[in-house]
Amino acid sequence: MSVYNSNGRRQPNRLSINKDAQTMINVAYDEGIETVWDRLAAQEPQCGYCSLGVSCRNCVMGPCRIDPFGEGPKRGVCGADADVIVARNLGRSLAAGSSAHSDHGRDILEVFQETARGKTTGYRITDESKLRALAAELGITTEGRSTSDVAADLADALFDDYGSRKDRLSFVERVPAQRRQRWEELGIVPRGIDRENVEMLHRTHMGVDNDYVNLLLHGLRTSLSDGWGGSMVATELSDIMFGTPAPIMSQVNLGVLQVDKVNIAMHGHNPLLSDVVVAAAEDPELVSLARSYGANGINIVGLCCTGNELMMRRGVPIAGNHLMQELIMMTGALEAMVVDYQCIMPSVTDVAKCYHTKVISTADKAKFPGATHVSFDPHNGSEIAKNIVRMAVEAFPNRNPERVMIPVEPVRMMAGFSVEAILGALGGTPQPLVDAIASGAIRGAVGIVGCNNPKIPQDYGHVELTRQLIENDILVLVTGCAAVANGKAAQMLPESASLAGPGLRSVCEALSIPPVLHMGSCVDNSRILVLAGALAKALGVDVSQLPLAGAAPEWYSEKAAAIGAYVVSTGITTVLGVQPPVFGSPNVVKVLTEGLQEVVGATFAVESDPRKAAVIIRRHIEAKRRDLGIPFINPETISMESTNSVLAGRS
Ligand code: SF4
Ligand code: MSK
Repeated sequence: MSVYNSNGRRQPNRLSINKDAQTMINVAYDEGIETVWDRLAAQEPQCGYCSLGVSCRNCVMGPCRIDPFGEGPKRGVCGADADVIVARNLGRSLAAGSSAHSDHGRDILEVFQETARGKTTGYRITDESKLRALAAELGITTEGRSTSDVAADLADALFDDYGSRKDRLSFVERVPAQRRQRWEELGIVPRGIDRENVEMLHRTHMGVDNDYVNLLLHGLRTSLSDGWGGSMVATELSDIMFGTPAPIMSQVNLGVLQVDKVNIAMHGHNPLLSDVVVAAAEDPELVSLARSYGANGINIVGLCCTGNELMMRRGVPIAGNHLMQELIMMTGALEAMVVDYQCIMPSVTDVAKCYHTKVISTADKAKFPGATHVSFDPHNGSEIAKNIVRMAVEAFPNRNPERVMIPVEPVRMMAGFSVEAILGALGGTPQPLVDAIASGAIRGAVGIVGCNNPKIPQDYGHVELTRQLIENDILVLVTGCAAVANGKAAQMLPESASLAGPGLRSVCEALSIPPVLHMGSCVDNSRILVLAGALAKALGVDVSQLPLAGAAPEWYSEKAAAIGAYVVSTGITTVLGVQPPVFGSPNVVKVLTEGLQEVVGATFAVESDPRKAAVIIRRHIEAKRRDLGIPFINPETISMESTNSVLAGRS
């Protein structure tokens, strides 16, 4: 079926599986507003050299490109071949992605330190027992000491993880012994968060690391400095400051906007700002200001990962994931989009010009021409948050009621599955989960993570892969934009257990949990690592021996590339739904899809069809079960044809 209809328009139902997005895409057509899908079409055909990863502009002897197939050049001006160029490009992407999440972690750490010193407004230590447990884990004395003293020492210890003075990050001690030993043998134990990223930039400068295998190994180390470093710092400290998530009900899709209220969308990644804005929206003075303008209150909704942070801890509803950031403004009901950083398209200020929506940027490191910039300073967090909410309220009278259209009713979803919450539901230990996996009631677990990408119909990859896995008794753990997709598809309710195979359904029903567990934002993939480590330790095996897998069906970002790399480096095979730009080097592809098996016990696979990806994952999980000596389905019997027959071939 063509992507285009008879009017020459791209058909909305080929661009997204969701009614809210489809309706708004039609509004965009009718009003002549450009969206991400239009810009993708304008870019096509995209550059073949860049798509294969064989173009290089690392110096001004270039830019250079390698012709991987024809009679064109096989080396850049400096002599770099396709292997080196592809590995260098991948390495730089991994460093950019790791840096993004790790710098987010550093921002939280800085505010945490200032909070410990009593110098912020709007922040406090919410989970004191987690603070003390983490401090003790890092060897800090907690007995008889004040909260602020313990927090100050914890901040110092974690700042050391960003530098070059250590030979391993603090959280490496959480890694099962077999895995740590493997990393030591390979020389990829992450030492310092900034160090590994800077070293990658150094190695990929012209004339430094010209061995593609050596480059790829440092790519793994760089990504590990994110997963077991910067991202884990972000998760742990966010929990301490804003609360460790526990199961909570909320709502999702554009239907969470309220026609009679001032609507404010918090977009980006960091909970530092969004959490205090949520508090400010309850300020009686601001609520009464909103009423004076004829609004019936102030409604905060989330977008992307800052939305996930708010939903996980406060149950704040989420309006959508990555590809909804332009479309939400076309409801005509959004007074303000407040952004921090990451995954915020520069185009949002252009779309906002067509409506009364104010885009308010807040991070000095992420400015947007066309936005109103309010420099966020945690020393005056509460005051700045109130100022931001006031700006949104004052935009309400500019709303044109005739343009308001909220296209759907919201869908309920359950969130809040921190590792602590999961273990709590299991009675405090992973043993019941281990037992359910061993008995075969649950075949294994898969982390489905990552973004939306306009190259794939929005949410199709996430929702279909999830459907296939839970039907086959595989527990699905989700974060980031994937979680929002599953929420919209009503896969994240306790009653969604009915969508699962009989074994998973019985476990979910017994615990009153969904078969798809929302574990948080993108940085919270660190929670999945911790859970995998706990399972491996409970069984006394390496992570790579567990019936686990990862998937990023609709990934787009360098952060997602880093996540994939640290998940694989931790021993969990991962299937990507969008092809990474590495296929110009068959040698690099061979390392990533085969060679890594020998060194880290896991590999990447690429499969854009989620039904085929499900088959790959099920075969992988059953092979792991067989190797562990627990009941398994012969992997050879698992095929597309057997996909919907959950009991077929079970031994
Ligand atoms: Fe060309 Fe080498 Fe410079 Fe890259 S580093 S642009 S391949 S000369
Ligand atoms: S927000 S990195 S689009 S998941 Fe974390 Fe979503 Fe991907 Fe950004």
